[in-house]
Amino acid sequence: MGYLNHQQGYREGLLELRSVVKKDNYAVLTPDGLVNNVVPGFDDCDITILGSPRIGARFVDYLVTLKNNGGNTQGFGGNGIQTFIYVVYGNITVTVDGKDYDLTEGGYVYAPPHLEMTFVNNNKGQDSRVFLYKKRYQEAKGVGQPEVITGNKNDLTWKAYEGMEEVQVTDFLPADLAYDMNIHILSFKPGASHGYIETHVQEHGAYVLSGRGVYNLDNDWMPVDKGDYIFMAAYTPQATYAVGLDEEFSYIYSKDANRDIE
Ligand code: UGY
Ligand code: MN
Repeated sequence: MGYLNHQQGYREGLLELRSVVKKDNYAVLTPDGLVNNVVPGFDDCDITILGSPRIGARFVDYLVTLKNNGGNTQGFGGNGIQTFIYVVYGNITVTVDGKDYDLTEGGYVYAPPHLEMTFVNNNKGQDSRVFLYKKRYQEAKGVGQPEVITGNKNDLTWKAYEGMEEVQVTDFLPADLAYDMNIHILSFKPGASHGYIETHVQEHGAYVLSGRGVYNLDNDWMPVDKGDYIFMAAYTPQATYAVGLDEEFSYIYSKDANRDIE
């Protein structure tokens, strides 16, 4: 990551960017176009803001590389903002409400809106990378209070997505009205696809964990690859085919849930 001068970029082919941004509709952000942002509270980190209200999302997603003892020890979220952290690689320690959670690859913590989280790299001098999410919590009458949720994706239950065994899905948060959103991984065997082109009120921010696919976003067919980020706004038509020979095409994504529209 970082800036290149034009000649250097041209020589290395980097001015042929795959990224596409269609505000309030969809975006594909590829790793070669990402730049570092400075965000107070994040120290010794490379941080990139991905989906955000600036492209029409009601949440914010980040990709953060934690170096040395990097992290956020000031506090992320809380005061009405719920947060979720997922380890793409490395080892980190997350603290919520005085409790420490040591996470390895695939590990995650959800912090409810009344609690902030802190986190620090714990990877013996090597970088760790996390996918980070925050969203203002939408209150609702008659529902419980969300709680801290933690675990590892390898221990989650996978099920066939809409009856298709070749597409598996997992839910990170409980099916409980206390939660106004959920985080999932959707994983497609090579050649598998959605059963139809979804068009729904919910929005998504998705980070590709493995494999590659061709994604229909508002009827534009976009190649997407491991490390890409996809924003899908409310009502954006969406479906994908997984391509490749053996690697599953999988992405972690957020989806608002369990609430009326304000
Ligand atoms: O849950 C979903 O809406 C999901 N199947 N959407 C998607 O993969 N684009
Ligand atoms: Mn969807």
